[in-house]
Amino acid sequence: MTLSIIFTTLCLLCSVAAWNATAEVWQFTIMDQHGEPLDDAVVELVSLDTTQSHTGSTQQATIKQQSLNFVPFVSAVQVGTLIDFPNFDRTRHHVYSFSAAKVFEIQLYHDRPEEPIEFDTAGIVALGCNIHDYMEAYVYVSESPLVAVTDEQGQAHFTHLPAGDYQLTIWHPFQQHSLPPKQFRLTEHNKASSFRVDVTHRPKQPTPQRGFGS
Ligand SMILES: [Cu+2]
Repeated sequence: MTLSIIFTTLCLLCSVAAWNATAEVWQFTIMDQHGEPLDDAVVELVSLDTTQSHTGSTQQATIKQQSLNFVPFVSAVQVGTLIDFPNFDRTRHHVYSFSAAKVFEIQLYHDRPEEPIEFDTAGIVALGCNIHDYMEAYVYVSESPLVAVTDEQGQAHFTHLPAGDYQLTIWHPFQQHSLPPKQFRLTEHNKASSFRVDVTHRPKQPTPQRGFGS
């Protein structure tokens, strides 16, 4: 009986230790030129360690049209991701992109388009709507599966990353200068890193014209 209790306790301790070993969180904080946290910044990591493999499964994402805006404003997806564009508004939208990484349009529609759009080329895709000129959103299509968008605290998190050398790229739709990728070493000692991006401040979701399209 006592032995079984000891064994159970040991097993519990072992599983807690194993969980701690895999629950590594690496935090990147992006600040603007005034020291304020910057949301909607993309953080992309590319492992420079060739032994790390990329995920092979097809990813899916959603960009809603809601209250006459795109939600979210910035998405970061891996190449090959299928993005659905459901329309939650009563008015119709006509989503398009002329960006080199993905030229497409979904003609005027309600509810849900027939099929998602595959984002098959790495690059930055700017989205617009033919009906509502102010509507805009961005899709950062990444070669790497290690890509995230900062939240309102300016933070992006990555879990289960092995320590090692990475190429780090940071991008923001309102950045004043493009930021060259830099080599970055993830170690046990730099789990929280902070970077500055100078941006031009403007509203990312202008108020829709009252009464239009409702
Ligand atoms: Cu629209």
